[in-house]
Amino acid sequence: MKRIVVLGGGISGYGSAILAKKEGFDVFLSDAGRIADRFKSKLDEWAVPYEEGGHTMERILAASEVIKSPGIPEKAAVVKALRERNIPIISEMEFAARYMGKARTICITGSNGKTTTTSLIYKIMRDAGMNVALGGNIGESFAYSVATGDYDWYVLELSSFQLDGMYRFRADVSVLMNITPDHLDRYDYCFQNYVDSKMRITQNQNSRNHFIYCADDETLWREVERLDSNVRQLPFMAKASVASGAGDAFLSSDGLFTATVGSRSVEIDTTKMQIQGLHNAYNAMAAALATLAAGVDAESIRRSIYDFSPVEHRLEPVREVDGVLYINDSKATNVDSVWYALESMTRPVVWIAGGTDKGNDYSPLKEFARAKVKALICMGLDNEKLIRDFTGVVPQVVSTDSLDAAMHAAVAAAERGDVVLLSPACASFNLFKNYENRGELFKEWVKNNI
Ligand code: UMA
Ligand code: ADP
Repeated sequence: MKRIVVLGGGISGYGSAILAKKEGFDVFLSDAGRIADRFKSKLDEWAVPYEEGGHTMERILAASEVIKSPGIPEKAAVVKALRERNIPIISEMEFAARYMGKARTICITGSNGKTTTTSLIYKIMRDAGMNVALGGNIGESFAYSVATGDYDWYVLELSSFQLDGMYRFRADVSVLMNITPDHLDRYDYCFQNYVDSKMRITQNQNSRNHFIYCADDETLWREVERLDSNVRQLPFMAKASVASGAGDAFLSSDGLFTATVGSRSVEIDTTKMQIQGLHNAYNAMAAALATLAAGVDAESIRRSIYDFSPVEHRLEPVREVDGVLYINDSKATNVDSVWYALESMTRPVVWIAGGTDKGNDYSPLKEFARAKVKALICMGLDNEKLIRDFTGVVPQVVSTDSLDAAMHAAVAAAERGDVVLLSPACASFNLFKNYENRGELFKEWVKNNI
C-alpha cells in the first residue's frame, strides 16, 4: 500500500491526513512542534497515527509520497533529507485535487488582493445558489472539504508556498491579481523565483480554461507575453487597453466597467460598491470575469458585488467619532497594499504605520503621503527608517512604541473631517501575535477609549 507522510499538523496538514486516510492510504502525520488539541481530536476521530515535538526520520523517509504543509520551508532539514532521496513532495492542493471528482476550481493568487477577491467570488457563487466550497489560504482546508463534502466548485486562495508543490494540478479558472515583492526570504531573495512561483497558477491550463490577470501590472504583462499556452486569456485593467478575443474588463474614468466573457457581460458601477479604491475595482473586475466564466448570470453577479462589504482588517471602517473616521487596514503588511490604501483616501489622513520592516522601499508611497497625510504615527520598536523617509514629506512624524501610545498620538493629531488609518506596511511581530491580533486590538481601543 502507498505510504503517505504528512509534514505539519496545522490546518493544511490535518486536512490532508484525513483525506489520505479516507482514500485508504497508510498515512502518518509528523509535526516538529505542537499540534493543537482540536486537530489532535480530529486525527484521533479518523484514527490517523501522528507524532509531535519532532520528526522521526526513519518513518518519514519510508514514505512513497510526502504532503508538505506550506509553512515548512525548503531549507528545513527534513525537506532536504527527502529531496536527497528523491522522495516526491507535493502540496495539499496537488493531493486533494486528485480526489475531487468532477468538481471544478477557481484559483486565486497574487501578492495582494487574494482574500478579498476569493471571498467576493465565493459570495457571488453562493448567492447564485451554486454548490461551492471555499479553501486554500482561507478558512477550512481544501483537503478537508474534499474529504468531508461533495461540491461542484471549489474557490481556492493560493499562496506561492502552495503553488510550489503543485505539478499536475490544473485550474479551470485561474486568477492572478498582481506580482510585487513579498516573501523573498523563501525565494533566495530573488524576485524572479517568486514570480515563477506565482505563474504556476497557469500550469497545465488549456483552451477550455480561463486565465484572468491584471494587464496594468508590468511584471505580469511581461510574463504573459512569454506564456506558452492556449488558455483563454481574460485581462482586466484601468490603464492600458489590451485586446483579448476571449473577453476582458476595462475600468473607465467614470468608475464604470463592463466585464465580458465570450458573448456574456456584466456592467458594474464601482461607485455603488461598498469596497472602495482602485484596488477594489481590480478585485471586482477579476471576480466578475471569474464568475461569468463559471456561468453565473449577470444580474446575480451585479447584486452580490454591490452587497459585498470589506473583509475584516482590509480597509475596514471601525467607527466615526466627532467627525473622525477610524479605519483598520492591519492586513496591509507590504508597501503595495498601503499604496492602494492611501490612493483610496478622500479625506486628510492620520496614518499609523510600522512594525517589523521586511526590507521595505517606501519611495512609492511618498507622493500620496505628501498629498494626503497630515501626520504619520510610527508604531514599532524600531521606527528609524520610517522617520528618516517621511520627515519633510509629511508635516508631522511621531514615534511611538506601543498601540496605546500610537492611539493617543493619533487622536491628538486628528481633527473633524480626518481619517485615522492603521495601514502598517510592515509585519506585526514584536508588538502583536499576528495581523489579526493587531487589527482586533486597534478596534477594541477605538471602541473602548473614544
Ligand atoms: N512544522 C513542522 N516542521 C517544520 C516546520 C514547521 O512540522 O520544519 C509544523 C509546525 O510546527 C506547525 C505546522 O508545521 O504545526 C504549520 O504548518 P503551516 O505553517 O503550513 O500552517 P497551517 O496551519 O497548516 O496553515 C497553512 C497556511 N500557512 C502558511 O502558509 C504559513 C495557511 O495560510 C493556510 O490557510 C492553511 O495552510 C490551509 O491551506 C495562512 C498564511 O499565513 C493564512 N499564509 C501566508 C500568507 O497569507 O501570507 C502564505
Ligand atoms: P491577500 O490575501 O493577498 O493578502 P487581502 O485581500 O487580504 O489580500 O488584502 C491585503 C491588503 O492589500 C489589504 O490592506 C488590502 O486593502 C490590500 N489590497 C486588497 N486588494 C488589493 C489589490 N488588488 N492590490 C493591492 N492591494 C490590495
